[in-house]
Amino acid sequence: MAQQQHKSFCRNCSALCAMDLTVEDGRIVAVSGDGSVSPYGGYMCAKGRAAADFHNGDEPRLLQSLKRADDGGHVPIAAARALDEIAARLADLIATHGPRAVAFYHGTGAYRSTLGGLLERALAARIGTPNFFSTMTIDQSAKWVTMGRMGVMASGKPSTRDIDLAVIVGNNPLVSHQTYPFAAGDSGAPGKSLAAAKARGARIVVVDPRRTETARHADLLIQPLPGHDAALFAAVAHILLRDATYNRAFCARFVAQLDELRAAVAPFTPAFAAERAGIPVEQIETLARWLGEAQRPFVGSGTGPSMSAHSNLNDHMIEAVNALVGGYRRAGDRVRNPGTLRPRKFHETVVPPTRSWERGPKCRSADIGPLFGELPTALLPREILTPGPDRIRALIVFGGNPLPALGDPAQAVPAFEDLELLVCLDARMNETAQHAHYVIATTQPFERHDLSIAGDGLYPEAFAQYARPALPRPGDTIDDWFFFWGVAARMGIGLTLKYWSYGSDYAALPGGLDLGTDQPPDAETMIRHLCENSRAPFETLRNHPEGVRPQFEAEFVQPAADNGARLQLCPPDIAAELQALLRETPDTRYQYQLSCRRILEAMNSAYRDAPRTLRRHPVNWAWMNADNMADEGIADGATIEIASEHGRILGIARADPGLRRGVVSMTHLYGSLAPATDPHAQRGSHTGQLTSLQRDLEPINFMPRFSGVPVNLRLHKLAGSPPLSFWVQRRTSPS
Ligand SMILES: Nc1nc2c(c(=O)[nH]1)N[C@H]1C(S)=C(S)[C@@H](COP(=O)(O)OP(=O)(O)OC[C@H]3O[C@@H](n4cnc5c(=O)[nH]c(N)nc54)[C@H](O)[C@@H]3O)O[C@H]1N2
Ligand SMILES: Nc1nc2c(c(=O)[nH]1)N[C@H]1C(S)=C(S)[C@@H](COP(=O)(O)OP(=O)(O)OC[C@H]3O[C@@H](n4cnc5c(=O)[nH]c(N)nc54)[C@H](O)[C@@H]3O)O[C@H]1N2
Ligand code: SF4
Ligand SMILES: [Mo]
Repeated sequence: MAQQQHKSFCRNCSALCAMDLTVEDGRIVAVSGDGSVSPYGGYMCAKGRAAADFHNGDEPRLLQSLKRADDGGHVPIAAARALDEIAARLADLIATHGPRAVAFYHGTGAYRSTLGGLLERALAARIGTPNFFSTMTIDQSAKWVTMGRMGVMASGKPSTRDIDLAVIVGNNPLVSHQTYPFAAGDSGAPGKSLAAAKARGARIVVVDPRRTETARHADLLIQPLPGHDAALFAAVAHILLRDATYNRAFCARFVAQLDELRAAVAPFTPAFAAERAGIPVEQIETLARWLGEAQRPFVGSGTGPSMSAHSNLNDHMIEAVNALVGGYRRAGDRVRNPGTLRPRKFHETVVPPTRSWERGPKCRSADIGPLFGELPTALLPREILTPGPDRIRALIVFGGNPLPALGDPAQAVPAFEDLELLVCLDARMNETAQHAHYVIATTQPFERHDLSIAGDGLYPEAFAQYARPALPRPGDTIDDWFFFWGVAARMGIGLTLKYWSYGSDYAALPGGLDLGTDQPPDAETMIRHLCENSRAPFETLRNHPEGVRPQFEAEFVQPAADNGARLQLCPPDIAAELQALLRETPDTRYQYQLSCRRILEAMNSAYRDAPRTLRRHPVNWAWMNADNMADEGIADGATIEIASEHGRILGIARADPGLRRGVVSMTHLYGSLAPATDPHAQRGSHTGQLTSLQRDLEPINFMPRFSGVPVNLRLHKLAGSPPLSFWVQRRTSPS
């Protein structure tokens, strides 16, 4: 059969790498990065290929929706029938218990399902439920909390192309491709962008317990114990203020509470922070000196500090240091990507803090309101179980796997089991779907229409791409958006499609495209609507499937009149948290800290079954420092028992020459929700067994502690525990 060439883009992560697909006989026979127009060149990672393989059926995939039977097993159901039943159930629950009976969970797989994500918001807005949860509050919502407490520089962060110092804290973009606006680097081809910055003379500092792939580019690598970024960056602030090397011009105009900050960080001497974090004091002095010397610095972080102890304070202190050195675009600076689909203007002004969580609608189980329109995901189990009116009774999980992602299955699983209706939209029968009343088999990216909204503000230069399906919808799958439209239509609700982005209230956005309830809307008509304000007209995008770099005059950050707002560097709650941190004493009961990390081949729980992932990570290895292993008598490949205050898992130890002492580094969403018995039989170890949904939750966002978890470990005498060669060979030998 003839081969067809398609231009498309990957939707696994926010790099949205442009791709060339060759399709033959309904299979993707070749896939490569398409550098013809993409600002990342022809870059593509292992998960780009895995996405194509997944379409081809190389991993187990749902092509048919499922309904839970009385015995707990699942039986096939036609998608149309499932939508009928779900709509009737939702209508009934809302009529009996009110709109708060319904909740949404937006997972990692939903962020780049453009039409699905917008119609999910549209349905939540029309139902009128405040119960919108997402991965954000079990990820880096410490950044949202910081914005809410400090305020935001509306000029934005500088591009990696314009900086002379990047301080990258607990973020490994070479693996995760997660960068701007949180941290320096390009999401696609992240190594290339850091190498280019260095070639221009920029310095790079990495702060991470592991010598990460990103640290290959570092001029200075600081390897603290997890959970001490707040103390470390308080000490950096201490030095900048002590030596008056902070950016005085920027601070005079744009920040407040410098005196309060000076007083609060006075006890955080470099020696104190070095002792806490277990690092040489000279490294803190060097970092502060480089920050003081830099003309265009950028300090940013990833999940490391946001998942560790004191996560909100960690992120606040990291951002406070960035503010002290003026790590923002300034008036007159070039805006390299002012947006394509949704052009934006940038002003040199402060957006004041909102502290949105102090207002309603509040959670039922805690006195806390929304953060960027969302409630804390860690409270979801309690919002389901706490008796009384407005209990959550139905949950729609879109592109997520919240049961393992939440951790603490002893809390989370009974709550999900208590739901009257649990629906999962997914192509995989994941751990959460196992508990669902309905699993809706939805299409995969190369089978649907998407627009690069998720990349619009993230690309290093203005760029947009529209992808049409390269393959037909297989089996009885439906598009994600069709689920939301179809359920709404059956409930008699006509949805309105709007171009929504973070920070706006969907219901309050003016205009939009009314979709009606009679005829399913046409996907391309919806995409055309979303291009209404685009610099690249819809027709141009359709005619250029390789993507478009719109032509426009260079844009610059505009000066603005003083609105009186200032970045609040040290409000009273931050001062109090710093005080409390000073008084903390180390927990001497535990010898090690569990630290979070990611692997290149898998995307959280997706692609765990891809052949390349199975070869390299048949389990999620428990990476350790080799000296620690020798001390404990643990050989490479040995089974170890890892215990926290909360739970216990078994892991397979591996030596990581780049990991500091005292840390066990493991990736997440492996293993079983059941108690740990054997990592081989349970496809790895569920680190969520070591974390808690009751203890150690952060204030405000209720972020659980996923990193810097105190643990003890010892050799496990599992009968017949095999050597490392067994684990590696098992998966590589053909079976
Ligand atoms: N290949 C791949 N890419 C992904 C994902 C994936 O699973 N696989 N997941 C996606 C998702 S959901 C997200 S949120 C992003 C995350 O993107 P990143 O934040 O870049 O995630 P990681 O690669 O885990 O990097 C976190 C780093 O923090 C370090 N660390 C741990 N604790 C601490 C600490 O207390 N302090 C400091 N300073 N460092 C610490 C770890 O050693 C690790 O190197 O990646 C996304 N991209
Ligand atoms: N212990 C510990 N826990 C953690 C973390 C940690 O580091 N340590 N990390 C946290 C973080 S940062 C995150 S983001 C969460 C991840 O939490 P989740 O996002 O809930 O988990 P994922 O495994 O990413 O689930 C994504 C699902 O989306 C599906 N999917 C992919 N593409 C599509 C699509 O186009 N449409 C639909 N409908 N589905 C699709 C995939 O098959 C997969 O089942 O976990 C958090 N939990
Ligand atoms: S970096 Fe990898 S996973 Fe992310 S969009 Fe590009 S190819 Fe896909
Ligand atoms: Mo995440």
